[in-house]
Order: sequence, then C-alpha cells, then structure tokens
Amino acid sequence: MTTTTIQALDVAGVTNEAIRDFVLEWVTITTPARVEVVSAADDARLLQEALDAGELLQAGEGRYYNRSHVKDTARSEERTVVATSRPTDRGVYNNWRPADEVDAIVRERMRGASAGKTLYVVPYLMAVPGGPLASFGAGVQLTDDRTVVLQMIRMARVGIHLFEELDDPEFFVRGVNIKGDLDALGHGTPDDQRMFATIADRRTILHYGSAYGGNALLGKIAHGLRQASYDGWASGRFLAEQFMLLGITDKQTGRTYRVCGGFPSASGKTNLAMTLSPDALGDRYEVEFYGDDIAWLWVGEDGRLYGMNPENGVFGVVKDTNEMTNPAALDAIRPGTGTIFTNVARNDLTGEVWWEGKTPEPPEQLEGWRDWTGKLIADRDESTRDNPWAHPNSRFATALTNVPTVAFDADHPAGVPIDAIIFGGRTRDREPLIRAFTDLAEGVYDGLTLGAEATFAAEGLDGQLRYDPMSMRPFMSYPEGKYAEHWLTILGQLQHPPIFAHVNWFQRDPDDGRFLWPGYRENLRALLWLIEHKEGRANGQTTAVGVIPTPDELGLDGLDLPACDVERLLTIDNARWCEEMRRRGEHLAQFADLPESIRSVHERITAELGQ
Ligand code: OXD
Ligand code: MN
Repeated sequence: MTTTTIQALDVAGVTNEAIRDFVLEWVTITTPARVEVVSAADDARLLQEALDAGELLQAGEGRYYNRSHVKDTARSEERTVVATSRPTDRGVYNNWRPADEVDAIVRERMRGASAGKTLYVVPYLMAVPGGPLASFGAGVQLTDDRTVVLQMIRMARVGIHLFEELDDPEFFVRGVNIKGDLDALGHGTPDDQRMFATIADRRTILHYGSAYGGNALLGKIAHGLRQASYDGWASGRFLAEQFMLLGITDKQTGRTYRVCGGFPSASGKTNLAMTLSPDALGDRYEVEFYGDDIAWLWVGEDGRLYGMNPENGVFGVVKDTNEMTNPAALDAIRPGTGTIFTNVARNDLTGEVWWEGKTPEPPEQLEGWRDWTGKLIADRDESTRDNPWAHPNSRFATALTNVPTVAFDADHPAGVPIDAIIFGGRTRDREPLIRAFTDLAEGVYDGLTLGAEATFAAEGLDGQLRYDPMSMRPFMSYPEGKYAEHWLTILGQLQHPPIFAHVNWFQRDPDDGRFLWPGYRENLRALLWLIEHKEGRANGQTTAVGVIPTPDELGLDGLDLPACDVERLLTIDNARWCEEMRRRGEHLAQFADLPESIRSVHERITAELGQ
C-alpha cells in the first residue's frame, strides 16, 4: 500500500489503527488500484456512480435494478465452510475445516484479484446501536464490488462513526469479499475456486468468488448468523438465530406480545413477519414488524428473554410477492424507497419490474421486457417461451424503515421481551396447524427436529422432509449437540420463559391435494390461540407431541372452513407420527453430545405414541 493511500484512509476519518492494519494487510494481498472508506451518507453518490457505470439501471423513480452474473444467483452451501483451530468444532452441518488451511487457500485465491478495481472499506454494525450485544455486531467488510456496498448500506448500519461508541476498537469482525473473475472460477466443477469461509475463532470472514446475496453481504449471514452464533456460544451470552420477529398488540387489553421463530426457506417467514391482521377480526389486533430473517436473543436483567433484529433492512425473495401474500412488502419496495432489485425482469422502455407471482400473468405487451439474464422476452422461441422471467431467487433489498408495519421500538437498544418462540415448516400431512409446549427441553427438541418438505427442483426428493435444525442448517457454526446444550443453558436462566410452538400452514387434503388452511393473514389466528393458551384462557387438548387447540378455541370468525377440514388441521395421526419418530431417531443419532434431556423427550414421545 502506498503512503498516499494510507493518507487517504486518514482523511476519510479512519484513526482506528486496528482497522488501518486490517485494510493495509488486504490491500497488499488483493492489490486494488484505489481504496475508499464508505458510510451510508455516500449512498446517493455511489448510486449515481453505479448508474453511470451501467452496474445499476433505474427501476422507476427512486428504485434500482441489478443483474448478477448468471452463475452467481444464490448462496452456495457446498462452497461454504466454517473453520476454526479446534477439530472438536466439527459438526454434522458446518463443513468444518482447519483454520490455517482455509486461511492459506483463500488468501492465495485472493492474491492480486482486485487489480485495477476500487476496494471499498465498509465499517458496519449488525446490531441496534447502544444495545447489550452491540460490540458483537461491529464489523468491517472489504469488497471490490460497488453493488455489494450499496446493498450493505441497505442491510446494515454503515459508517465509521458507529465504532466511536464501542468499548474495544479492536473487537470487530474482519470480512473480505472479493468477487473474482466469475467466468473463470469453475462453478460446479471439481476445480471450483469459490470459497466462502467463516474462520469463527479468529472472527474473520473470507468470501471469494461472488457478489451475490448471502455470499457477498457479509454482515448478514456470515456475520449475523455463523459468526454470531459461534460468538454467542463462545461467550456464553446469547443465541443468534435465523428467526423472524413480530409483535401483536391486542388493543382490547393493551398488551403487546412478541413472537420470534424459525422457518426453513420457502416456508413463508417474510410473509409472516410482515403480516397484517385478518380483515374479519376488525381492528382489535395490530401486528408489528421487527425483522424477517435474524434475531439475537439474550437473558434480560428481569429474567425474561430479549430479542433484537441486528439487520437494518430486508433482503427478501421477490417471487410470489403480491397484494394478497404480502402487501406490506409491496409497500416497502414502492417507488422512492431506494430499493435495489436483483434478477427480476425489467422493461427497458418504462423501467418497470416484474416477477413470477406479482400478477397472475406476465405483462401482455412484451415490448421492452427483458428476463433476469438480460434477454428480450419478445425474442424467445418455442424452447424458451415458458422459462421464468425472474430468477426464482431474485431479491429486493430495502431499508427497515420502508416497511410500513415496522414497530416503533424496533431500534430501541434494550431489545424487546419475547413471549413465544415458534418453529414451522412446509409439511403436507402429520403436522397440525399448531402445537404448543411449555417445557424447555421439548421446545429445543422441536427446533432440532424441524424440517420442511424439499421441493423437487431443489433437492430431488420431492415431498420428503429435509431436517433443518432451528432453520440453521446452512448457518450452523459449531456442533449440533453443543448447540442444543447452549440453548438449554441460555433459556434455562430465564425466570419467565417463553412458550414454544410448532406451526404448519401447509397441510393438504390427502385426496385432492388442496391446502386445508387458507394461510397468509389468517395465520395470525393460530398465534392468537397460542397467546390465549399461554395466558391460561385456552386449555387445548394434550397430545404426545404437545397441546393443540380444540376447534372451538381456535377463533374462526369470518372464515368459512368445512368442519372436517378443521378437525383434520387439529388432529394427531398416531401411525404417521410413529413413522416420523423413527426418522427423527436417525436424524438425532448423527449428533454427538446430545443433551440427555433432549433424548428423554424423544423417548417419551415415542413411548406415548406407541401406547
Ligand atoms: C437466506 C437469506 O439465504 O436470508 O436465507 O438470504
Ligand atoms: Mn434467511
């Protein structure tokens, strides 16, 4: 690094020596032409530069559009590793590798890889400033891609000033994201050069070979989940989970209840987080949004569980977002919000964007429309006519403040007390609408055995359950048995523990395959029952796998559901559950050091079902 660059860093206000040393080290390795320290205040200028350079296109007034490289469209689980210096950190799902080995490999791949480019220095905070976990949220990401910077500005709090309030200027996550030459990285071949590594015990994240989503916005998944869950365990202080977080205020009683929970992908987590109360329930309930993807949880001084969303934005899947599924999300990405869309379809003439499920049919007039790869729709032939216009993993990035239902206290440093933790997946049979448990080990057991049906396209196992503990399978950073133990330790300290529940909006009629439950806004009814149950006003029916509502307890006003469907939604099929317990046994057997109390729950349920 030249003296002038060091001076440039000084001028940009970087007096933190640890940050300067970190930047210097990586400038020497990646050899960029320029270094630029950015803050959220640079957004308008960077947007203009990206527009001028053709990296972004306008998507109507105050909205932007980006097409990624066609091979760089999703997180890559196979290329993602967690590395530490302790072999005992190897788990079933964390792709553990030795820290030194991984560090050497990625360093070598990044050598000279930013030649001719600008290396952006992005100091960020994945936390509400001033909160008890803020120090764990400090990070500095280096990236050589401007659209990554612009998305980081939407997803995290960005700026060097955020470090001024932190006690230890050296305690920050060091992240490096180098895009690399995406045409030459051998995607999907045995010689695939990409590597996305969290070196957790060094609090270092090195991601080589992408400028897309979770691979590149290092604050989000790599720091907010993998690194943070490792930090939470190593410090013994908190949990970091792929959870949504919402609040429900009952205006009749004036009480607000906060519910957080994990759902494997494609199980409707963002839609639930942004849900509105069903029309038929009038204006009694107000649902508020805290976050759709990450919650950090800790024990408050009053013996309650507290939670906060460390993100500052929403990086949502766009597919199927419409007025019925998620009106709040549509509002959050309206013109003027600064939203960045990636990989949807765009019209050259009008700047309009479209994705599958936005409207029942694509626009009739094809003129000007290009699909996510940039090809004109009008030029499609017979063989490509039915291809999707948008990529199934196309996304929007928008700031939290654009979400119309965002809670007034979403940015309060103290966090919010949590009343309930829910787990849910897409399950066509067996799982009732909701089952509740008050016992901590039962709640943790339920999280560990969470699964969702794989879709044929994604897994080649159509309809089969893919277990996804706590919805953290792709983000696990340490062994699953230890993970369960840490949950029991943190939540075991609570004087006022939350209630747990398992929800399933996706049960189908076995004969004709239709969904038995209307879903979307109506899902709130299941959560309202859970609150009633917690408050002792709805006893439910006790089963081997938890308490489920009786049909009359589940408020169904204004819903016209056949009684037989309601019954099926609220019934436990013992034979089907026995089969499931056998599979769960195999799933849990993979995990070393599983706490005894978790095994006991499994054995008790198995025995009770068999009676
Ligand atoms: C994810 C995401 O990949 O939130 O889960 O982007
Ligand atoms: Mn996620």
